Parts: sequence; structure tokens; C-alpha cells
Amino acid sequence: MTTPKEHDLYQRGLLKTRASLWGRIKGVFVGKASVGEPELEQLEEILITGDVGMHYTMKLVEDLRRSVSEHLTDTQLRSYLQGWIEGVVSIEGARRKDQRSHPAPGQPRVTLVVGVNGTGKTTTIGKLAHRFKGRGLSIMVVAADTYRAAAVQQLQIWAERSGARFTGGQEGGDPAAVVHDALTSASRYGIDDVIIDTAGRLHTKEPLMRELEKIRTVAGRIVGGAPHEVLLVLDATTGQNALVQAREFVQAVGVTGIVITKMDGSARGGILIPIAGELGIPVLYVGLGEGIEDLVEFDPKEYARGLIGD
Ligand SMILES: Nc1nc2c(ncn2[C@@H]2O[C@H](COP(=O)(O)OP(=O)(O)O)[C@@H](O)[C@H]2O)c(=O)[nH]1
Ligand SMILES: [Mg+2]
Repeated sequence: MTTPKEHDLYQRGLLKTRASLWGRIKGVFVGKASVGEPELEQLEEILITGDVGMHYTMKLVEDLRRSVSEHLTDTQLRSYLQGWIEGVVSIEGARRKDQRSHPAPGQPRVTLVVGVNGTGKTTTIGKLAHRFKGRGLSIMVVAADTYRAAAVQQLQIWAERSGARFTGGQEGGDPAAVVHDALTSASRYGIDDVIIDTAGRLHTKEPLMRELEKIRTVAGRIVGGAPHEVLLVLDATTGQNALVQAREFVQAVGVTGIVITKMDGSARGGILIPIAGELGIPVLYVGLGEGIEDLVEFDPKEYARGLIGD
């Protein structure tokens, strides 16, 4: 269940997408005496330019064509679209078997956060640390992005803000060694949750994937079953590019959950539909702003209401 505050965050965060998607759809359908092919074609175009992707656009238009008689009121159309979107992202998004594992009692739960530079990994970790803290858990965040001193510092600032413990290496240090030391001390101190920040330099894809693999191996050696969760962070404003990135990471590093950030930053919030649909990996969180509170657990109903409605 979402709280009223989270409902508002969805509504506010998805404003741009809603204005573009529902705003245009309404313009096509409302006040029409009947729904015919010209309207359905226009709907198709709105959905495709709204990043919903060819596959789900065709499916939606086909379903609508079949289930709708001539006349469609504004309210009927709205609830039809909301229900359709909610169904697709919840059913399709959970198609794969849950890949998450659980730590043994007394061991920390280890989350590895991966994704391309600039997608919002470090920010998301800060927000997650704050969330988990709010549940009374002890948190450690780990800077395994050791290529830039600024990246390490940025995570340290988020650790201070959220009240999490911080571990980071020297600039240029070995990320796997940082993870080794961090997990050793997290186990010793009885930390509940460890969240690991990683580098995401796209231009060196193969070494990056190898490095992530090395981090995985080292983590599993220190804490049984770690990483228990691998979160892939995708930037909604990059549209179809996010899907391309997702395929690469899923193939290379075994992703267990997805975070889609910057849903508030553009009218491209529709991209969540093909991401959830194609990958079949659950979208766990969405980023709806830059602040520490602007990360919510993904809720298909709130998402659908944020996209379609007045
Ligand atoms: N509007 C908005 N901006 C975000 C969100 N998440 C991250 N950002 C911004 O995206 C930029 C890159 O984030 P960062 O965490 O440094 O990305 P990283 O390189 O993947 O670690 C920063 O300016 C963040 O404030 C979000 O959900 N909404
Ligand atoms: Mg970062």
C-alpha cells in the first residue's frame, strides 16, 4: 500500500509524462461519438512516441479494438488504459523467477548497484540508505567506484545525510579489495544492509563487466550468497537507450531488480512499460526527484494512475 505522500510523489513525478500521454490521448477520443480506425491510429502514434514501444503499443491498440464497442466515455477510456497498464507492468514485470537470495541469520544483506554512468546509482543508494534507516536497520554504503575521487566523495556525502556507515577505497584502488574489506567489517559489526556503489564507464564495457564479476565473486566469498540483490539503475530520460543498456547488463551480470530513475525529468515515463515487459525482471523502485525522499517502491497501480488521469 502506498501512503498519501507516496501517491502525491507519483502524481507530481509523472506530471510531464501524464500531460504528454493522457493529454494527447484525451484530445483524440474525448467528445467523439464513436471510436474508429482513425482514432486508434492516432492512439498508436501517441503511444509509440511516448516510448511505450512497438510491441506493447500494438497489443494495447489491438485489445482496445476488440473490447470496445462504438462509444467510449472519458471515464471508460481512462479506467481501461489504467487497468491495462497496471496489468502489463505487474504481470509481465514478474515473469522471471525471483533471483534474489537471503543472507544467513546474523549476516548482512548485500546489494550490488550497477548501471551506466550518470543514471543515478549514487543518488539512489543515498535514498535507499535513508529508506532502510527509517526501518531501523543499520546500513553501510561502499564506494567501489574508485576511478574518480569525486565519486567516492559524493557517496560519502550521501552516507552522512542518511546516517549510514561509509567505506571507500583510495582513488585508483582495486574495487574488489574495497568490497572485501567492507564486507569483512560489516560482518564483524553486525550491519544489516550493505549497499555497494560501482563504476559504470560505458566505453570500457568488457573490463567493466569483468570487474563487476570479480566484485560478485569476492562478495560471495566473504558473505554466503552475496550479492543477494543486484539492482540495475536505468535513466528514464534516455528512453529506448535504457532498454539497450538493460539487455547488456542483464546478460552480463545477472540482475535481480530494476530501479528506473528520473521519471520526473522528462515525458518519457512510458519507457517503464517495455522495460518491465521485455526483461521480466521486477521494477523495484522508481526515482521521482533528486531529494532523499524521492524514491518510492514501485507500485503498478500508482504508476498507471500517474500516467493516465486528470
Ligand atoms: N530529477 C531526477 N534526477 C535524478 C534522479 N536520480 C538521480 N538524479 C540526478 O542524476 C544525476 C546523476 O546521478 P548520480 O547518482 O551521480 O549517477 P551515477 O553516475 O549513476 O552515480 C544527479 O544530478 C542526480 O541528482 C531522479 O530520480 N530524478
Ligand atoms: Mg556514481
